[in-house]
Amino acid sequence: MLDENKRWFPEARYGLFIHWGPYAQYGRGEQVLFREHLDQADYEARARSWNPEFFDAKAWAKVAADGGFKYAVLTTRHHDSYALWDTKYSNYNSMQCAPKCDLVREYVEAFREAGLRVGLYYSWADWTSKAYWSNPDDDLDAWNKLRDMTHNQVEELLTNYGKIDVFWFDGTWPHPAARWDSSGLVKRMRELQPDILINNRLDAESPFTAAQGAVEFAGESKTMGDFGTPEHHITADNDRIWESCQTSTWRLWGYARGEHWRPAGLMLDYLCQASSQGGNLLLNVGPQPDGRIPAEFIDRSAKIGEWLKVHGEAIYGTTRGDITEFTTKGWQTLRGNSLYLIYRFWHGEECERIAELATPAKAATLLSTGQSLKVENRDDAIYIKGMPRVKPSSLFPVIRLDFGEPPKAKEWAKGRLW
Ligand code: H57
Repeated sequence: MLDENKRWFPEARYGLFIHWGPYAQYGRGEQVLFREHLDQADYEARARSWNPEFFDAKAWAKVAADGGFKYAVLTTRHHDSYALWDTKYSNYNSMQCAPKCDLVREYVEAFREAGLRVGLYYSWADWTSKAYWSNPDDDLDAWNKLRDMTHNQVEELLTNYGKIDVFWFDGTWPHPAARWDSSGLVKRMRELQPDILINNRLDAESPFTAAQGAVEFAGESKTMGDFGTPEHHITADNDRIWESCQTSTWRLWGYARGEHWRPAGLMLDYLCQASSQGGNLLLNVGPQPDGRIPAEFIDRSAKIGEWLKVHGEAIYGTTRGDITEFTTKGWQTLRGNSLYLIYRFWHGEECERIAELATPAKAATLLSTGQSLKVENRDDAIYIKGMPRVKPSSLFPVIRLDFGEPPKAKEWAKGRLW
């Protein structure tokens, strides 16, 4: 059973992931340094002079609030090791470089002010460190220094910025939990922030001792952390709460000039799929090097936000609901005595038939227009009648079916794949 103080997280369903740092200047994603084998000194010089002149955390927070996001996660330090806050454990940070300000502080304050929960992303991987790229056994002192610096930075983030709701680790690879002492750090984090939710990227299989596979590369631990983090895919984890992270462009997380943008309908599809299968969606945006959120994202996110204003009860606070053959037409979620049918495809039929439920329905409401629809329970099925021929919402129409008790699938229908 999930702690009371962590329950807000699965109820929130929809978070905004923000990948931002000096790499945005290149417009080729967050890993340009590594992928393009750039010269470290050149990259660092350009990072130190990076000055996002239009950065406005309040404007970001407004985009997030208008988009219907309930929480956000900002990359405080990605693999390149540039810190977006005033850290005393390295001088490669936004306070001592060109911005001369604590970007994390501005973000935390603005998002809290806008009513969102705040999360921080932090990369174990530190590409500037020789120790990171080496076998720790070759120079244990250097390794211990790197590990301590990591712990110190995380503690700093959890000490100086008030209540932090989510902590999102990434990039353990190629060093395993024992090297990073992730369990020690997690223990300390819970002392500092008893209510915090910590993701599960806390371990890795070391290439120095064994071959590594895809799961190990992401560093997902089955035993530590509060929630699972499928990346680039939506896969239900039935053992714990989970959050799928997806880009809003087709591939990269950091700002990518000219990248193709996923349509609003597809991003909404991810949100509905995650909700329908009992998980969250953490949808990413990579702000521009000048600090502004790309207009393409604002446009799409606002459309989803408009949809959520009308249909949000089918998403927020719902639980896994894929219990009938409706899965061929769309997504389903549950809340108390209601089942939500979220239509990906609107066939223009006047009538919907649901045969797999053992519970008779009492009422049906088309959320998109607010109108009640007629419900009949007969011939061992539920019939919803009087549906409009023309799709009643530019994104997915939703029908709420109300019952006298939580609806259950018939025995023969349980666990069946449609
Ligand atoms: O931040 C986004 C996403 C949320 N996770 C990152 C991506 O950039 C991908 C996972 N990062 C994997 C990783 C782990 C260590 C380093 C990268 C090859 C050899 C060393 C590295 C890459 Fe590095």
